[in-house]
Amino acid sequence: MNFDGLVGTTHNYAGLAFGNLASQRSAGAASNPRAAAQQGLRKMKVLHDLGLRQAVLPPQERPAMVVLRQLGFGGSDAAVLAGAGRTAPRLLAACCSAASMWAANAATVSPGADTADGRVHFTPANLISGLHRAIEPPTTARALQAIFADESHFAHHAPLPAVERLGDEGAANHMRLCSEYGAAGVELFVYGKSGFASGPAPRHFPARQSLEASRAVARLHGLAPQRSVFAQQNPQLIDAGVFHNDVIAVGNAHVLLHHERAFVEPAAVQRRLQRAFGEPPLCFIVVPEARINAAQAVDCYLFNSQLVTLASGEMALILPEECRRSARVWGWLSELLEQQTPIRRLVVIDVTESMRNGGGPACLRLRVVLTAAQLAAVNAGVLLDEPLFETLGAWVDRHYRDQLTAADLTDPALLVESRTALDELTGILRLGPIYPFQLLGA
Ligand code: SUG
Repeated sequence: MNFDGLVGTTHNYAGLAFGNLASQRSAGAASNPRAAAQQGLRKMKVLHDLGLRQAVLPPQERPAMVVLRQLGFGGSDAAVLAGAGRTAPRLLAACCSAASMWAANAATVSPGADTADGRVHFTPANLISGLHRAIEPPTTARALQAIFADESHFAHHAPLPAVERLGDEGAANHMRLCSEYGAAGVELFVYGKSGFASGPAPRHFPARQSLEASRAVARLHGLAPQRSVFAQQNPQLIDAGVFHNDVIAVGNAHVLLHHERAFVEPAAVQRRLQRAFGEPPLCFIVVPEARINAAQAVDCYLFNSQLVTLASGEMALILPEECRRSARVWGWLSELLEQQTPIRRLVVIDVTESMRNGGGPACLRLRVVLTAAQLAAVNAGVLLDEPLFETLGAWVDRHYRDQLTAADLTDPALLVESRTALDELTGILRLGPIYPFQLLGA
């Protein structure tokens, strides 16, 4: 099942993500939160209509008033916003980011087929690479626990300690290969650098995922060492804007699509995966640098597509519109369909508002493999069907603005609008109170 992050009411372009070229490029532009949320909903609907199971993760409370107060801004809500806007606009922007929409960074999830106790394990990512993301884990944890509440099926771990050496960005740096979803799989953890040992590391941009963080998550989830593979991302590509593995590789079932330069030692990674997987042979689809170079891949987010298995057994790539606009990339994709691989279909979607902050289709979703019994234990309020799609579409139209700039972030009315929207949303999704304003009383 894909859980997509619903775009929040304060979606904006503040250029907060260092090393994420699209986010830096969009800094200062006006955003359209309503269009962003509708694009996200339509993407979910496309997957639902393709016959895939789709669910929704709620956005976070923004502006994050608890964090602003923790940073010393006091008085009424309006005074907190005005004070932050006047003296620390970067802090205010961080506290207004809607970045929790990128659910691939919410947590790492291991299906019961891979874990020692047969439960689905969740570790929310600590997201320490930027303030705007480091404030996500507490609400993420509450949302995941409200959705996957049954302890006999689901295990929730605390985020890793919040230090750079243990930087963890969740499923964006985690892939799972398997012969079928319900069978034991091989979990591939891709890290940017070791937090403690010396070795290859990017020079300009941060390596957001550390080896030690990935190993800790694998330990917490009770994964078999012989079925866990740790691979280092190519640091040169991090410096070229590949801030997460999911910007340069995507896996599904026994297929791994990756760029030739994705990993430090790509051939060794393939060998280790095959050894851990056993039989039959995995299907590696490798895009050569000579066909699509790293910069082109980052520009159109080819690898940030979702690779999904359809009811027919064939696979489809869910691609961002930007891939079709690139003659080079579209040419390669058209050839791919003529080759003998499981990928038989291309589905193009528009998530432009998210793309301009460096988030493509795969960033927006968290994959959770569930057995029938586990599925029955999921809080049914978040499962997307036709009525929920309609309800959420109308909810967005009622509560979201169609334009937001930096100057709007101090507007106390925006806070009231956001809280009103979120309070209604927890009712729609049947989550109970998960937001600070609901728990502490605003
Ligand atoms: O962390 N952008 C996000 C994009 C995350 C994409 N996720 C994956 N690749 N899985 C980031 O860089 C932009 C700033 C903002 O939206 O406020 C930002 O944080």
